Amino acid sequence: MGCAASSEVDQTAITATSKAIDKDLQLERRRQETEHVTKLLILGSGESGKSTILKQMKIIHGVGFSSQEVALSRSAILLNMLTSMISLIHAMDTLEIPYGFQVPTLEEAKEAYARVVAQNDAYHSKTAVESSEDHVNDPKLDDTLPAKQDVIACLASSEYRSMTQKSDLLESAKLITSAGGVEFGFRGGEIGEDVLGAITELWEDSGVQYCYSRRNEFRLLDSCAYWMKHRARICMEAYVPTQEDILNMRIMTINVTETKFVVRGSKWAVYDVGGQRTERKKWAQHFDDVHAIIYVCPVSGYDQVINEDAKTNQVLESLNLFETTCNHPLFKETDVILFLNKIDILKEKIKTRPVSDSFPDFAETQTFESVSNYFIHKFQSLNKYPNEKTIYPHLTWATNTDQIRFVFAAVSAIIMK
Ligand SMILES: Nc1nc2c(ncn2[C@@H]2O[C@H](COP(=O)(O)OP(=O)(O)OP(=O)(O)O)[C@@H](O)[C@H]2O)c(=O)[nH]1
Ligand SMILES: [Mg+2]
Repeated sequence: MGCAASSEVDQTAITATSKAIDKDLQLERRRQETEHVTKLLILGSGESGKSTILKQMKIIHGVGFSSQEVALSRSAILLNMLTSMISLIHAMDTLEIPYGFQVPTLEEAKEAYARVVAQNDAYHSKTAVESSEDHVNDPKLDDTLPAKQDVIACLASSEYRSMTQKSDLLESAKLITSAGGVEFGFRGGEIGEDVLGAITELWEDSGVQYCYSRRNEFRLLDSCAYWMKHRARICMEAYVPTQEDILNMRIMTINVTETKFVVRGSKWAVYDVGGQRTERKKWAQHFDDVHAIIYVCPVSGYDQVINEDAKTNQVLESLNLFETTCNHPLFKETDVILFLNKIDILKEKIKTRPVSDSFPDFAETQTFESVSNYFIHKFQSLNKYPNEKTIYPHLTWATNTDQIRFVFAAVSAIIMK
């Protein structure tokens, strides 16, 4: 009996020891796993391009998009196209632009505007009239002045109020607005030939094109022109989204996602967060053990407002968020890779939209270089810990895989250091 009792004790001791060893091994395994994983956060305000950067990492590091992701993208892309056109249709009314509006030459604008001023009661946009009036009578008024844009906007508005609009385009607009939203679901997530025809008719209208040229004044997806260009292809029954389509697709992120990569033999865990104001409270729980931050700023939005309150400037929002987030005590020694993103849009925009309208301290000749340097400097000056952490600026075009591949070749070394 004594012997039996002793073997029972031995067995219990062996089990306990074995459990302890298992636990140690597990802890060691976990320690080894976490030790070699480089944790990277992609931060930035809403629609700055964070998820697009993550998509590029999937392409560049060989994971790509799964067939399920591709299939799910299809209806999101069709909806992106529909909502783009619906935004334009609504803006035609809010900006008071008549369908068929033809942008006048400078001479035509001056003449027409003089007529409108003479019958001042034809419209009541008093502020715009007063601000444009001086310029119209100014013989130095030239083609590059924003004053011309004010004058044309007044003319469009005056025409919108006085003319009976082209009924066929209004019918097309009605068809498209009813095809969006719930109706889109009813149609099985497909866009029929009738709706596609209406979209084409509207997109080719001179008034809608003029409205598109004023897109900084209302909310419109950055990829609108891309969807319009590819509308026939993406409305085909057998349509399968391409990599480029998925890069241009807009889906707001509502939860933090973790994606794992192996980059040059080392493991990365990349966290993509939702950037809209309501999403930001979820960020802090991921702030531990971060190796580097990629901070994305939509620099082309220097003359646009954010969606959340429709009044805060997009780049100002990004600067404020950068200041509060990247100076967080947990990030005192965390390097920040700053992506001034959407430079393809920025390059086009600076030809017509003065930066100084929104950033009065920008006093240089407006070139791509002077504007990007100005914004880089603004971000760098917000670094509260310049001795402990470095901000590495890059100018990015997130929807362009070659450009991002090039940027990442430089960035990977910084991230892994
Ligand atoms: N033209 C252009 N479009 C871009 C660029 N970067 C992103 N976009 C587009 O901008 C839109 C928004 O990009 P997202 O990556 O969804 O933005 P996000 O920062 O993840 O937004 P949230 O998830 O709301 O925080 C998408 O339609 C992208 O295709 C760019 O460099 N150029
Ligand atoms: Mg996102």
